[in-house]
Amino acid sequence: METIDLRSDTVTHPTAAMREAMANAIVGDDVYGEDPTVNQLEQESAEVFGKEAGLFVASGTQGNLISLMTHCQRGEEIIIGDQAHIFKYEQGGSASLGGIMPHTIPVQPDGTLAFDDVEHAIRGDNYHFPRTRLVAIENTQGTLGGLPLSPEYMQDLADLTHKHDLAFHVDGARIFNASTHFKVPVADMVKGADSVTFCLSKGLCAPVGSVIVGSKAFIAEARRVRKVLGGGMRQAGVLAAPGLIALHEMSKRLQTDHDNAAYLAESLSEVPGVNVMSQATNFVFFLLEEDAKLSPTEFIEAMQSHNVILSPYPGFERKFRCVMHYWIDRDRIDTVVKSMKVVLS
Ligand code: TLP
Repeated sequence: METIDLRSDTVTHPTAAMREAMANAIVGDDVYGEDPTVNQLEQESAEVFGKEAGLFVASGTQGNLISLMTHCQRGEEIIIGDQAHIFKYEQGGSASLGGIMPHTIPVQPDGTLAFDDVEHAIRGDNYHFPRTRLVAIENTQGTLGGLPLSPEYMQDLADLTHKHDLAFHVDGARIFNASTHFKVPVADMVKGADSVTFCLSKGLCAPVGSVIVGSKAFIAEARRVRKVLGGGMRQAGVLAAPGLIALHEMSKRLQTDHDNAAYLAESLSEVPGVNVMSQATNFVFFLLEEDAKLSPTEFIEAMQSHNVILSPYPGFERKFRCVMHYWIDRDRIDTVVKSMKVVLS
């Protein structure tokens, strides 16, 4: 019996078309700038995002770190949400490796940063203070439930940031889910951004990789930072080839995942001991109630015996996240709900 893995869209496998593209990819040494497939991916990513240039990197974490280290010098400060992946789930890499100080402000329940909070966090010109260099936002906002932030909000935040001569970075690991939600091209979602990292893996199914997009000058500097972090990947065309399919084809099918998330949320409301907390884009969060028949560990094990893989969201005991993706269809959702009813009744 096949396994149904709901932990994340990071678990997606490449499609058959991606595997074929990998086998046939024309490659070269990308550190010399000579891998035609990587060059194509970088150029076409830039076009799709309405920016001048792109840089293929190993992961979303690496893309964010490179972006922050390119914008900021050591000892400078970034303004970032206290629920941002960069702050919570990237080991504090910008501080430990880049010497960059995070100045956190609360993420609002709708996933945004409040403009007043951003303005209050900007340091004045005083030699006691670090210099504020950048504001970073995450779209969709993962920790709070895959919440999409509107293009209008993104532009207003960019304008505020630029009014104070700060750079604006978007962790767009799932920016195509936001653009799908608002039915707006990604380029319009990130018009005001100085840099964007987006992931080709996750819901877009490529096995590896993210792309940073920004101005030509920014990307030239980012390329240097990527190298010092050990991110020069040589014949990376075999990874860029499925990335092109992710960029052009898989990015256009995400509405199905959002519809499936809504379907799962509705179906879960019939399961005893489960309380659906939220559904947005391709995420569903639910709480395993205190009076549920099984403890979280027993629940995970029981579901595993039905070949369904679930795990609590990092840092939480009873809060579970189910993430929809290409490999989860309605039949599989029905199987999951049926199994949950069996183990929790
Ligand atoms: N997020 C992972 C886990 O690390 C939590 C997941 O399963 O959702 N930005 C955002 C908003 C992300 O959600 C993630 C991955 C990243 C960056 C990092 O991407 P990778 O895993 O490619 O380094």
